[in-house]
Amino acid sequence: MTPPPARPAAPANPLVPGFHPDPSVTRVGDDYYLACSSFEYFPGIPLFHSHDLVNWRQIGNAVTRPGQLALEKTPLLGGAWAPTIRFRDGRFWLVVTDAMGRGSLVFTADRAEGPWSDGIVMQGVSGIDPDIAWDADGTCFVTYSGLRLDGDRAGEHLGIQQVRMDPETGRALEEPRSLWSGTGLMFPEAPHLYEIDGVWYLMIAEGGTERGHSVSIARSDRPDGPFEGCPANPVLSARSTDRPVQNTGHADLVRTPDGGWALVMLGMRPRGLTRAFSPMGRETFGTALEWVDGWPVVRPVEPGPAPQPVGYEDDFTGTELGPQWISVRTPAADWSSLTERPGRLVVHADGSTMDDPRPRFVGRRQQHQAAEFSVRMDCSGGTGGLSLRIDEHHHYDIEAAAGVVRARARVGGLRQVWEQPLPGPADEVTVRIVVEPAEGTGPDALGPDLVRLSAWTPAGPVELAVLDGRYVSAETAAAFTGRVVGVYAAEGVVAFDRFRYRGQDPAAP
Ligand code: 6LW
Repeated sequence: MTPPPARPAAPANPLVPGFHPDPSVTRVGDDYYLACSSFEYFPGIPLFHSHDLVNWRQIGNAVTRPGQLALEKTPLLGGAWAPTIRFRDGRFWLVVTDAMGRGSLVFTADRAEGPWSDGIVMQGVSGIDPDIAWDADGTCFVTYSGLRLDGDRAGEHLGIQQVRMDPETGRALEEPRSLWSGTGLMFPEAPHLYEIDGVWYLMIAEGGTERGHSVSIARSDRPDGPFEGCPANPVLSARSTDRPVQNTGHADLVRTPDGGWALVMLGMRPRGLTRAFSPMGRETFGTALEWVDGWPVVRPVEPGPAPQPVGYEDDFTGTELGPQWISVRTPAADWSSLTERPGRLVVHADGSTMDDPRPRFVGRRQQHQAAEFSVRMDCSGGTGGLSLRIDEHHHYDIEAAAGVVRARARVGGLRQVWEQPLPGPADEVTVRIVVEPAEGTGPDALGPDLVRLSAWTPAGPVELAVLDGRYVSAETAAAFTGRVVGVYAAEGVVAFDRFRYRGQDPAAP
């Protein structure tokens, strides 16, 4: 594999490719910091830094210790939902919901890189998507999407709500009050509250996070309302358009380095003949806006995808995995090691497979529409390989053990296995997953892409399966996440080295 050329400087959109939904951004001097949802993955709540709002580098994760979120037992769709990151009085604040876990939480840190605090639970807040803002007197407002969490009517949406709060203790200082909740589309959520030149703006998402997703805004002369909706609401939506970036919504507002304004928000890049499937789930995009008569006029979100191949290699020579490596519900450090065999990631299996909620799997996000993942491994002491997963019910795996190589597909209740003899020694097997964007108008182009599962040893290659990518896409799985591809061990001990990724976005369909 030839080394990939460097990433082009600009324009880039997605700003942060791969599953990175519900972005929140804050500016501190010339620095920008961005946080995203991470659901059941650990470490959680990835944090990025930028100087220009265009080029982003991951600097860490807010959740790096198991007790910060209740991930061990989190059900599907649970975990870290929709952070808001802000900076005040020399401290970073991050509020987030640990859905079906600890509830809505307040974290603080002196540096965005961390370490972040253990998190305190907000009391008196029944809902999701918390925002945190302060008025000039220092009163703290937590604004959120009200949701009944228990009782007979659990799950009922209550609209946008707000409480004054003591953020040091998480104690609400009043009963929740209802605020303006959009134009009547479903699921008013993702509120953010801003004071701009003496006017308070309440920006929300409505329409649901699928194709109807929209951004609407209202204003008031007070942080607690009453708010007046913008006559042009929703100010951003890709619904019923053929724009390549769909589902745009859940936005946060920020000043650009040149004194203008931008929104960061989530969006999807659905593909396939009917444009129905998004392998990478919800990604982070940006767009510019202007103010006209005190209301934002938002430009449609244009894709600016990576026209050149982008790539990286991990030779596992460090003592800790980089911040991009994520595992499912349990920390990889509990069952893997970079020091046992220096230059290898050694994964200890416990009999769980990729069908289990806590697999011995650690991976990274697929970030481009064409992608190639490969890893070399010594599986003479166990069974392991590479898996492309949306969740434990939707994954494609390529694995080997002494004498055998297998591909596995799981799609809901359906399972299939392809098996062949391994044509060489088990201590030098390379497994590979290649994602090829679908082309043309034949039946293969109904899905977004084809997923090729193959292996090779010094004795030669074996191709096991070529599978339709629509079954491992966010829409099919009804997932809040997107594809994550990584190494796993199902039995014994498997040592990995030379993990390689190469990705590229073809021209928009
Ligand atoms: C997020 C909420 C949403 O909290 O999905 O449908 C949730 N919209 O804004 C998880 O991303």
